[in-house]
Amino acid sequence: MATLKGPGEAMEYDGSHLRIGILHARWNSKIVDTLVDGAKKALVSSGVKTENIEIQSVPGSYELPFAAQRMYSASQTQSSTAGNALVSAATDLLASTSTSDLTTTAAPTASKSSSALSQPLDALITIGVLIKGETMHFEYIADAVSHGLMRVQLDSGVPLVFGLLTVLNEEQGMARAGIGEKGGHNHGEDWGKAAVELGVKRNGWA
Ligand code: DLZ
Repeated sequence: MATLKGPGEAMEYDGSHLRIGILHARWNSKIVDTLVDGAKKALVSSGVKTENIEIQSVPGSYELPFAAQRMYSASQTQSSTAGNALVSAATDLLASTSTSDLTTTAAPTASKSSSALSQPLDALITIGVLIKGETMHFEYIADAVSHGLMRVQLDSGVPLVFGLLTVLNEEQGMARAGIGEKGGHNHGEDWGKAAVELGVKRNGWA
């Protein structure tokens, strides 16, 4: 039965050509790790290859915006380095091959040859769990992280999936990771699907 809450029915998107990052905080790791697993599971079921899922962690949620910005920027640098290596391999090959040989010569490969995609991240899922304590700490971090992540995605042009749970207690967090006493839905799965949809749409709109 369709529920009122949740992202609703969506098309299935093919993630087989995408490179997706998962960046997570290590605070509240039992909940966070389950959410990360849910996100990974959804990425793989949408066709994203495991070698194209890059996972990084930071101590707490407050670190997510800065690390997301650096992670995306590093992926751009890696992809341009891989592109340069390919151009340089092609140039070397052309220099050492007579024109008549070209049709029978294997295509050049960059030195980092694997099936992993050498392209910037198409989308990045940021995951953290903030649990309210006795002070105002929670409010400040939740506000700063939300605004920081929005700023990073609009400034960089890479879609960030907002996997920050801001919960009043541990039970609420467990329920949203699907490990509560009454079960619950693992929101990480929704975030994985959102990353694939946004990665595909981002490329379509580029
Ligand atoms: C300090 C702190 C506290 C009290 N609670 C959480 C939390 O519930 N979830 C979370 O992800 N991080 C928490 N942190 C750590 C901060 O996010 C941050 O890592 C530190 O303030 C260092 O910058």
